[in-house]
Amino acid sequence: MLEAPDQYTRCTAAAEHIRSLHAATLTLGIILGSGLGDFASQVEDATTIAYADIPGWPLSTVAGHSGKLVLGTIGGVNVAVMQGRVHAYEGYSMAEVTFPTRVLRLLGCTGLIVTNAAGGINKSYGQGGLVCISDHINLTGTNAALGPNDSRFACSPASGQRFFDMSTAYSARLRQIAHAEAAKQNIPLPEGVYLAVLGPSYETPAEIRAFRTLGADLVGMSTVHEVIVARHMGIEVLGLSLVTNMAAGVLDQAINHEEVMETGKRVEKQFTALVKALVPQVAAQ
Ligand code: CYT
Repeated sequence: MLEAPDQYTRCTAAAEHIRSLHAATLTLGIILGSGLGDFASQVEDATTIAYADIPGWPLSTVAGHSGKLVLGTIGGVNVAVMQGRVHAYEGYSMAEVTFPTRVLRLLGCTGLIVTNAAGGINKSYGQGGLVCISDHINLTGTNAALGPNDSRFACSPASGQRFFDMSTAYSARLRQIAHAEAAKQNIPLPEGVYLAVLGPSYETPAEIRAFRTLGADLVGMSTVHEVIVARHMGIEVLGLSLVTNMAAGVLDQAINHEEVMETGKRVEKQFTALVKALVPQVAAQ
């Protein structure tokens, strides 16, 4: 029996297909969270590829995740913008959830801006606020780098290790750039620890109280897996959360996906202005 191709081989096939449609070597990947997909319209000279047309690329089943890869430039930087992502709660394996991030690396990306819609645990946050992720707590019960180690994905000889450091997962350099730009644009940008759960149920009030005690400021169902494999490969990461709702029990109201999407739409302008200005600064290394 023929053995199934390994992750590296499958990611290489996807990268080759993408390169056949858009030849530029990329510098920066941007993953857009729920409600933030319109940012992709900022890409100039865009080549848009539906995820469904990329061999091996997993397809999102969630409303609000449109499923397109937009390649082109922002501020002269060669970027790949992911409009939509898949989540483990959809039933996808870690290999599938991390597939796009691995492919971004094979296309040349050495930087990643990862964004998400999150619940606010920190009571000083407000709905619609942006937060710069300083660190994360992975309570999804699994790890993105699960499985055989493959050092072929690495940016540098120092990365691609079986056991790899996560103490500087969210780049201090990029966080500083984000804070300076936010201040310039008069956008409040506090820092926070993002705690990831598996989902798809939103959290209970008791869970949120527990997570606050653990040191979490934000809760969501994405991001940590992408960041873990990005760090495995030596990619520098900036993480931004949009507080689409206050987490369960913080306010006396239920949480629903429509609210999450609406908040994204409301803050889109601010988010777009900030990230657009950050791209050339993040890429300048
Ligand atoms: N909100 C969100 N939990 C929340 O309360 N967007 C993800 C997870």
